[in-house]
Amino acid sequence: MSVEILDGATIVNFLEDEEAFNASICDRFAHLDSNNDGQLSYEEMLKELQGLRVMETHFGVDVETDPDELVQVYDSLFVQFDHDLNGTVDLEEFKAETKQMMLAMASGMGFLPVQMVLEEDSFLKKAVERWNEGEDAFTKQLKQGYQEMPGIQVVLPNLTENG
Ligand SMILES: [Ca+2]
Ligand SMILES: [Ca+2]
Repeated sequence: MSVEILDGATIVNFLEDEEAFNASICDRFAHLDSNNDGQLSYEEMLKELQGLRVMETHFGVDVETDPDELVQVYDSLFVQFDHDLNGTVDLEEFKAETKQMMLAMASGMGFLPVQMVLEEDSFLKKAVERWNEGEDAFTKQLKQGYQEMPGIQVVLPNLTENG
């Protein structure tokens, strides 16, 4: 994990680059599809859903770790992905819903940069890496400025559930 600075535009730029976005969706899908049948079952999606829940807590939704409630949260997230409700998530469903969620997140963030702890293989990490790649002197300065902003929000994932 690493701490990165990102804002809504970082995410939108990443989504608009179809090729990069599709490639990372395919990577992620293959990674999650542990039995390689081209479909993500609920069990295979769990890891991803847990990650999404971490994102939710970033936006002030305080989710207590009541196991029953958690199951409901994961169930409803899974159904959001499973557009045709056939009990599994295929690549198209995964791509469409991931895009939706990232767009929603980007608009939630707006132009205010946030500092986030990102997992190495997460989409956000990839979005940030892309941003860093295309970095010019101006962007570097901008990021430097972000880092020095006193009001910057440091977002930490909820780590307690891993213990
Ligand atoms: Ca599978
Ligand atoms: Ca489906």
